[in-house]
Amino acid sequence: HFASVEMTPGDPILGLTEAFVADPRPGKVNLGVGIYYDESGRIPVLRAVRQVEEALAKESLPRGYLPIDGLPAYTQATQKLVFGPESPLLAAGRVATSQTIGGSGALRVGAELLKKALPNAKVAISSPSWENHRVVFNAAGFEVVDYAYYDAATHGVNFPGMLADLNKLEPGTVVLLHACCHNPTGVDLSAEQWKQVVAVVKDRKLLPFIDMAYQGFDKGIDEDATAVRLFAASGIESFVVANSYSKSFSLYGERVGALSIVGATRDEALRVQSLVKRIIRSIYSSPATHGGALVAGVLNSAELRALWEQELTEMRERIHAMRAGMVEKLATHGASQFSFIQKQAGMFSYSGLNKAQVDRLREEHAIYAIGTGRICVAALNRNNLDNVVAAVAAVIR
Ligand code: PLP
Ligand code: TYF
Repeated sequence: HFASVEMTPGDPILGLTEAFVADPRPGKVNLGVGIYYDESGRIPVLRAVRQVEEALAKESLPRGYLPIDGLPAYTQATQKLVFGPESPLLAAGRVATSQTIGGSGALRVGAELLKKALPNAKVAISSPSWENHRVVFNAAGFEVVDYAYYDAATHGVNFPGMLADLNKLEPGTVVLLHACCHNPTGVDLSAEQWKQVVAVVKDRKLLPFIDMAYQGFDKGIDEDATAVRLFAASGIESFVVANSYSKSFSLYGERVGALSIVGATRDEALRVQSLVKRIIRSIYSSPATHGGALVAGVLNSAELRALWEQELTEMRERIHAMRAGMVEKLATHGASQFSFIQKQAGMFSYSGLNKAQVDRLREEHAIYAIGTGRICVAALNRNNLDNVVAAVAAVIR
């Protein structure tokens, strides 16, 4: 039955981790996959999460099915986090939110919804973008096009190019936007630039699909949601937000995310939600209980929420410290051209290293990075920073 199935290429990022795990060299460093590691090189279990987990273990709650669109305590808390507690859209009942299987599940369910609502639309993603964006929207049957984004010459955003490309899109085109901590470049728009993007999107009647996988990893919960808040205030009738708690709660494998659709009216949001539920039913029926209960438990307790914000701040500040340390130490090796790393946001940096240099890092120094030069700054710590910097200095010579 499967004789005709050919070998399909795997995910290059996750494949790199397999190679890393198999590497016997001591002192190896994985700067490939986007995971936050703490100062001791471990994926943290947040204290706020552990407290909920301990309480849940004591109660030993039965594990019935969740509603198709998830735990109400989770989706309601998510709405407040994403749109802001005082959001007029929430008060008007215009936001339909579903708990999903990670941010990836939110993207895919959202893509399926859009395919039903806008069957002939194209989807525009940044050049470059997280490669799964293309994979997910292609799988839902969309043609995916690029808009200009990264400017290698300045290590910043090609903002005139981006606006020009958005201005060329046909009305009804879905525009995938990274809310913050752009993956893979680490290069974000300023609030002023977001205002201009919102104006073009509105003028061209495009449909924004905001992917927020790193809320709280750059400046803070509300600051990092600037794009969502600006679209919400713009008077635009509808937009979509996919958010993920994988990073902000360090719950990668629990697959916690959510899809929020803003409709023109409360009635439209209700109708959209009925379709979203139908789509979820047809793919995985309902989401998972444990991760949802952990996030809801933290967000709905004033005390644990404050503790979580403190832990999120610690993660964010550690990343900033690693960026600063890397730039400073590279400069002492005579490599002062890397100061841009400190201006980038979130876990990732487009380091400017080329494929040959990345290959040498791996082969000669057991340091794993993506072939595009993307490194995960959140995998650096005080124990591996000197080695990484020395290796980078060696391969650029
Ligand atoms: N969107 C972006 C930009 C990401 O980097 C990730 C990372 O994993 C996701 C979505 C998916 O999130 P999740 O791991 O929750 O599926
Ligand atoms: O870009 C990254 O490294 C993260 C993790 O198929 C990831 O977003 C990478 C690939 C993938 C799923 C998650």
